[in-house]
Amino acid sequence: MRTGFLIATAVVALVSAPAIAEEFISESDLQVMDTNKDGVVSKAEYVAFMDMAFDALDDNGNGGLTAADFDVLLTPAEFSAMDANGDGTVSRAEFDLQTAKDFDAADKSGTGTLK
Ligand SMILES: [Ca+2]
Ligand SMILES: [Ca+2]
Ligand SMILES: [Ca+2]
Repeated sequence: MRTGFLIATAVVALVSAPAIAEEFISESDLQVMDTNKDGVVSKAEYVAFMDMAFDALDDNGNGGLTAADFDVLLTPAEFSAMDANGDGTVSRAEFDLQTAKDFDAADKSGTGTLK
């Protein structure tokens, strides 16, 4: 579980910096995300990885993340930005939406892959 949490921590660090440039994602992060080992991270691989992070963060398994679940990983402003409907919980749908936005923001070259 600890490994999962560390991965989640790294990934959520990316989430919290949506404008992060492609080159700022570390080589080791990309290797973990690149599950088919073709040297690039597709959107599907990225989303699958973030899904794992969601599960790792959702300690009580109720399918929602509260500010407490994110603990110190997100500032209140960042949490509010993810909680699109403002109910105090980030659902998987809200999380996935942010994930997709982050991927597009990181994919500066517009190739649909990160490497
Ligand atoms: Ca790949
Ligand atoms: Ca939860
Ligand atoms: Ca919500």
